[in-house]
Amino acid sequence: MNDQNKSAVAEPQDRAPVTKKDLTADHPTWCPGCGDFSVLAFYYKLLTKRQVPHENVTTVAGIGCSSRFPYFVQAHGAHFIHGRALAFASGVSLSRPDLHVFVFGGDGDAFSIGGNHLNHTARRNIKMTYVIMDNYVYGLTKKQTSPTSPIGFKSKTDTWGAKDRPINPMKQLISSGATFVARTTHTNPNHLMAMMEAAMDHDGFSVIECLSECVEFYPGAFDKSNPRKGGEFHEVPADHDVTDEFAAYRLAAEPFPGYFGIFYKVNEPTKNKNEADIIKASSAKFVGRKPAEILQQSFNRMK
Ligand SMILES: Cc1ncc(C[n+]2csc(CCOP(=O)(O)OP(=O)(O)O)c2C)c(N)n1
Ligand code: SF4
Ligand SMILES: [Mg+2]
Repeated sequence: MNDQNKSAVAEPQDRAPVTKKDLTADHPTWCPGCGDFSVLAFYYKLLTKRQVPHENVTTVAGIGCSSRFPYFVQAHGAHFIHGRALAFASGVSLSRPDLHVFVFGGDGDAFSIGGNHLNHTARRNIKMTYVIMDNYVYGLTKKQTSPTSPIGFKSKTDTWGAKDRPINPMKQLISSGATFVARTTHTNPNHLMAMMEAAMDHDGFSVIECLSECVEFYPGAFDKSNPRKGGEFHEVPADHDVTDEFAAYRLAAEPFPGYFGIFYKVNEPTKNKNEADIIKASSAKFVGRKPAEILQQSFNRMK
């Protein structure tokens, strides 16, 4: 290679390690004490621990307080349409197999407006890690009932107290077809980090429900899961079989605070692999042809 063709990007062995300073962007605009700070801190930690090349860091989110995440990461990312983060992330994941895409968002973004996208991305097993920062409320829009708000929760949309039964996030995630489903909380940093690492290592759609307190509109929501506030934190029992779907549902059925850890994890073919195989097989039929010619031939067939 002559000097002119040399890449401007240093070879991996010549690089200084990626640091938290490199990854830190704007000062987060969350309220002081918001649980989302903890998730961001451990995302930085994960990326530096694993030394993800800076240009490969890809952070996608929808709309919400939690979805402001990509603004606070100095790397590639998108703050996308409310509820559509997974659709955008799917395109990135399928077209760039060299990246590991991370998606962050809230309970409203994931289970309300984005519910359909969640189901279809999960059943397709598209490789990415989705962290749902569940605060049981719409924070950004200042306190409306969310799909995870408990019955009786008083909000701007249910001033008399919520009447609709909340969803069970873990049951929904298991039944969606996700191949890695875990639960954690922002108040247990080591556990949060362990879940994010395990999710990143999973070859498929990995999703984590992370309890993340909204100190402004639902303070104290998760105290019962926090030993420092007199609550109880129970890890998934050591003898739990993560490949047993029904055992995962039984864990998910436990009343709050329930269990924390990996509920379900199985290996299934990813859409990334399936699509790559189709493209490879199709390309073999068109060796030596220009892409425009192949496209024209496809259009001709549609006439
Ligand atoms: C199509 C559309 N509908 C509604 C809104 C208004 N909106 C913005 S964020 C949000 C809910 C956010 O709640 P959640 O996902 O739980 O995030 P949080 O702020 O709690 O982190 C809503 C309803 C919007 N931006 N776009
Ligand atoms: S409103 Fe709630 S969720 Fe939003 S930044 Fe403040 S504490 Fe966090
Ligand atoms: Mg929320």
